[in-house]
Amino acid sequence: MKIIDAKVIVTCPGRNFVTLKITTDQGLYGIGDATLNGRELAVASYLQDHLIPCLIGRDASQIEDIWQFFYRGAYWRRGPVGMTAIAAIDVALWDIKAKAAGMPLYQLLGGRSRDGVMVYGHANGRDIAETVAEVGKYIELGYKAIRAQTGIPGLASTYGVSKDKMYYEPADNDLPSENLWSTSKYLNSVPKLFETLRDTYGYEHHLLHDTHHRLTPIEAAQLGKSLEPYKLFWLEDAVPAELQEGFRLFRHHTTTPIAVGEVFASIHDCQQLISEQLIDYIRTTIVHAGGITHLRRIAHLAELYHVRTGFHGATDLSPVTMGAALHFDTWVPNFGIQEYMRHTDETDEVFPHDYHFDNGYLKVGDTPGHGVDIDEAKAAKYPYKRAYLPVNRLEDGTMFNW
Ligand code: KDG
Ligand code: MG
Repeated sequence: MKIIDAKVIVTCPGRNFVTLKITTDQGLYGIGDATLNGRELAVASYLQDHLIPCLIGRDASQIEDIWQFFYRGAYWRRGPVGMTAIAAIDVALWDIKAKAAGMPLYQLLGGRSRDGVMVYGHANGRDIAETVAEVGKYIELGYKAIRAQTGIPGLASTYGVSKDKMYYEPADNDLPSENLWSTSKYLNSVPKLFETLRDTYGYEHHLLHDTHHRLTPIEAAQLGKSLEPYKLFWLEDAVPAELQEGFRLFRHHTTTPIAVGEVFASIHDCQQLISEQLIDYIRTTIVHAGGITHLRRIAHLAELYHVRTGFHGATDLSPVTMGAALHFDTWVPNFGIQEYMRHTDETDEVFPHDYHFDNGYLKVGDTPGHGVDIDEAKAAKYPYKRAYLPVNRLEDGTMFNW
């Protein structure tokens, strides 16, 4: 089964998405997501100018060989742009293989391990009262797990506290906007939020929180300790993880479960975190870390060390990634949770899909492949629009530097 065409489609139905469509000489095609928030065109060019010329004519069934060819053949390994491009090819090829087999993708991975995939959504508010009310809305929708973020008193805006309620889009300007950060103000406000949430709703639902890489290990240890009475499902990205051993200090001071990894591009970014049991959940995701082929290796390594998966699933990961992730989640033995922020109606129209939300769980359909397509005519109606993620400064103007 030869690859005869590979096309990059850039569309902006509410936000930018980069999609790869690979077509074979047997008429089957597969779809992969190549979206890297704020750097979309770099991946589009990497695919278009450097990978697609080497892809045409190859046997679409040789997923592993093609992965190794692009990973090792580049000479320049890892990095989010390259690994996102490889992921797009990999997911499109798995889609083709599953379509050729006439099976939903989870069957090829090893079959169903669970009935549904537990997801969490984001509750955001300008202050604690608003966030508590937003958590209540997610509970009413049937969610079993909810991430809670709140504005910080004294700071005009805070990354991760989105104005949209069901979507999550931090890329908010055609040049990077600037947020202010104060660690002391943040550390004072977060425990109060979770104390109020537990007083209001009790302990039945899982609560999560994301620090967006803002603390040093000892500050993260303080936060983790102060949140222990509220029994979080996880505390995410408390510390940036370029220095993997930095997590030792954090880990050894708190029993709050730790999640990290949405910005990682490969197994080498998390092998120490996993093998030293410094984390509980690995968030590295299909689109940014080399696709299903590479994520399978990460998940298997994690399983050896009692680490569960918790894939990134904000709105900037396209429905194609969500579909592929849900098949992976339906199979993977050491599944933990899946993040799920919804897409706009325009996005859902451009990417028809067969997964659906049911009482706190996402469920995949049985369409052969990963169950997500792209409507190219609709995609063409939404041209690319430049958008950047914001940057952070301290209150004295210092560029935030962890
Ligand atoms: O593109 C960046 C977002 O996806 C990121 O800010 C989302 O931190 C995030 C999360 O946990 O969903
Ligand atoms: Mg996050």
